[in-house]
Amino acid sequence: MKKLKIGITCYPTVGGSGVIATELGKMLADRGHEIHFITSSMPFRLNKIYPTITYHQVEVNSYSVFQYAPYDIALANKMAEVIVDEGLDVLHVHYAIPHAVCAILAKDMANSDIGIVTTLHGTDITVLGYDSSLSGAIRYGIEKSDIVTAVSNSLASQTMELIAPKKEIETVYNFVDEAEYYKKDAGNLKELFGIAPHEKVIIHVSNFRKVKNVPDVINSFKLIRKEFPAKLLLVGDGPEKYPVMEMVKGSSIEKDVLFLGKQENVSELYSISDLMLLLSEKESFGLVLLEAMACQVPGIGTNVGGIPEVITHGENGYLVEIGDVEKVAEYAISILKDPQILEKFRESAFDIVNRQFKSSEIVDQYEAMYERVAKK
Ligand code: GMT
Repeated sequence: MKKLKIGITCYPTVGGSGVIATELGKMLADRGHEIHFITSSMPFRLNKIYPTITYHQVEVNSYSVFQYAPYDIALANKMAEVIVDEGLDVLHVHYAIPHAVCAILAKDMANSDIGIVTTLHGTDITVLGYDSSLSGAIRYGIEKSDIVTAVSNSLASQTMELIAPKKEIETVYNFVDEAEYYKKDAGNLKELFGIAPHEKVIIHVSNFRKVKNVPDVINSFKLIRKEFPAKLLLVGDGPEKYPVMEMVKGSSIEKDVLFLGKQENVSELYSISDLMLLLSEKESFGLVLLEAMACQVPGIGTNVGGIPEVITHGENGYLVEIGDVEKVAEYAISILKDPQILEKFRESAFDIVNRQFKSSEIVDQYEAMYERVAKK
């Protein structure tokens, strides 16, 4: 395949979409493509030097005449510069708003026939899609992109229902870097956290937004904890963290809930975990479930959005309706109390990551798309 010059724009510090964009860029660089990240800060997973990856910082200045700093215009301006100066073939943007719209403006400013690939991750559709002040711009960004992908079939159909663009949306699932996400020997990590060898470990990882329903995780854990000794690891930070801390304070499970904040080496935490809970109200994919499954940790998730495309009910985890904490506890207890059942779920979780979400196959799909739209 021809080696391409690919520009990538994402929110560099935002959860799963930033992770996917950065991991994809690294894997494309490993395949010999030249990658140009055009972002407002260094993507946080770009943690070493890659000879064929360049980072172009978007600088946004404030002027007293503007009430808001013009980030979108500065981004389009930087994209246009990079398209021309680096001779980009393709621009792959993550999020329709504002990134696809900026890419379209940049293409016009640069007078280029560069190909634009837009990936929808969720919030841009499931939240912003309801906002009539933005839906026209989202539709425009989708229709003017050469290829649009969504991270699950559910998100693709939701986009069709909500935005009704005259454009096909292709599903390309998320993936994990298998060289980072695997069950590791975590040494004495359990002991360091004060977790006894016989205690079960349940993990939840999120940005603690309301949509993640963290109180349901707490209430489910309360019921599970009545059955056997267990610890709950809460990883991440966000607006709901303190209300959740308040909820736990003084309760029967106070000593068993560990608030770990944002963590870099999450794979080590998965490696000491037995079960993941992701009980969101909305979730277009649920990348953390896949990360956990790659480390042989099955998940219980809500039957919403893309979660049922990641969890196969009764095989590598369980699906529950939103808010049904009794069912979460019932399923969790059934998996965790029997080592043979847990082992079976662990194996199936690992197996599906390799069958359905293999990084090399997903990167192949993106590469084939770039080839279809690359500047001729
Ligand atoms: O979940 C979030 O709040 C962060 C958001 C993001 O932009 O990273 O996540 C979205 O994209 C991820 C990567 O594709 C998906 O795994 C998440 O399910 C999706 N979040 C929602 O749909 C709420």
